[in-house]
Amino acid sequence: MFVDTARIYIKAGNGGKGAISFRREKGIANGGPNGGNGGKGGDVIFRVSKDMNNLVSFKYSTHFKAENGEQGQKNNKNGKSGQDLIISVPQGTIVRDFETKKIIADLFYLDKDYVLLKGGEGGKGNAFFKSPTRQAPHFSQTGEVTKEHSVILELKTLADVGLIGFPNVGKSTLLSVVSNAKPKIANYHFTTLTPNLGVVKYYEHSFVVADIPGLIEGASEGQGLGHEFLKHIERTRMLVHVIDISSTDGRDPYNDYLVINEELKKFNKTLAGLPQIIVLNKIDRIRDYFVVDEFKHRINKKHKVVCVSAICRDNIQELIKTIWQELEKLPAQVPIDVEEFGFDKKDKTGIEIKKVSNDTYEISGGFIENISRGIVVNDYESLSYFWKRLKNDGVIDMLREKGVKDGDTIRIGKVDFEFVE
Ligand SMILES: Nc1nc2c(ncn2[C@@H]2O[C@H](COP(=O)(O)OP(=O)(O)OP(=O)(O)O)[C@@H](O)[C@H]2O)c(=O)[nH]1
Ligand SMILES: [Mg+2]
Repeated sequence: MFVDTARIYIKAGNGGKGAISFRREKGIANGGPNGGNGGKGGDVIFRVSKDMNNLVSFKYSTHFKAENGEQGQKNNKNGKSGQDLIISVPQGTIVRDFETKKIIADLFYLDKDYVLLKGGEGGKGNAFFKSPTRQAPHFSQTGEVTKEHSVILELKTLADVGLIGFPNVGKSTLLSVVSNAKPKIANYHFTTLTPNLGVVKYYEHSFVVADIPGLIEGASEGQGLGHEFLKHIERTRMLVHVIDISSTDGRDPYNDYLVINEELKKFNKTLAGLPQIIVLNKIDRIRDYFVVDEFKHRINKKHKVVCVSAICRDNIQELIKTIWQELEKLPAQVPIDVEEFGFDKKDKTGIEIKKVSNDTYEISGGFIENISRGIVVNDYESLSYFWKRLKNDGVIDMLREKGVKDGDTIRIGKVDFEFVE
């Protein structure tokens, strides 16, 4: 089965909770706090695998979670970090945010780690909260809790050259003689049902050729296999347009040329505008070279034309050379520009104040969430630490400006506090 799109769910690990613990030693009645910090949650990382060529594995497993960080421990021991989760994908896979459909990553390079989601930070242990006035804090911070995100993976194959043409003209045969690929070849239409990639060697150089299912007139309206596979050659730098010059199937070669280009235009103007080399294949089947001359005359030097017989391997080296010389002139492929994605841009400064009723105000935002992690409502020290942070960072002043008076209610998440300074 060939799968080129998949929807999956990814989640980075939560941060571990900070520990609450106190030193206990012989002869020391009340040792100081020694609760260690929680460990960081694992990241979700995408990595390009050379050995994959489609997304079929994502048909069966769709949920991916990195490990959570462990809790902090006594004796100031920090919790272990959660393990990162590495997801292998074929080269050229793009990732879209399911909600916005925006491209958030182009997994283009081998040997590069693409960190899509960052693990949650661990919470601080109670040792962290010790201060001259707070000798024995009985609270710690919980770890950051991460969200699950849904993303769409789409394979946009990376190849330098795309082979296009009607069915049965010999595209796959050509790929099999120029490269290491072993595609299926047969004397009927639509032998090739999914894209094939092959690496072509030319002296010390190499380039990648993609063979896709044949196109027919009306492909843009879904005739034959339609346009579905053209996306796999969208990133190519040039096209090799294969035409059966011997008219095995009774069509006129020049008309084939026109029809395919028309279909390309309907699909994507950029693709239609790529440089094209015309390969007149099955030259072994023609007796009179007049058809070749006529074809060349009609396309009027718009493209380079190379005559070959894929099956007899005639003129194949010349073709490879022509393709390489053309490729050398073209700019290298580059990854798609992606929108910076907001998944792991943690807001640690946001403060929002909303009046919800006459005497009730709700405060929220990244800053508030961050400092309210793990406040123990019924622990006096924990609360006073929290209020102190609110005061030092100007939140209390902001509340005053909004008209908050003593005795009003301040709501943070699900908890209501009475405002008294
Ligand atoms: N005589 C001759 N036959 C060829 C040549 N190249 C390919 N063929 C034959 O043409 C038929 C189709 O070849 P394929 O390579 O499967 O054609 P294709 O363009 O990939 O076809 P689809 O995958 O159906 O689009 C097969 O029977 C090949 O043996 C050639 O140079 N000369
Ligand atoms: Mg084929």
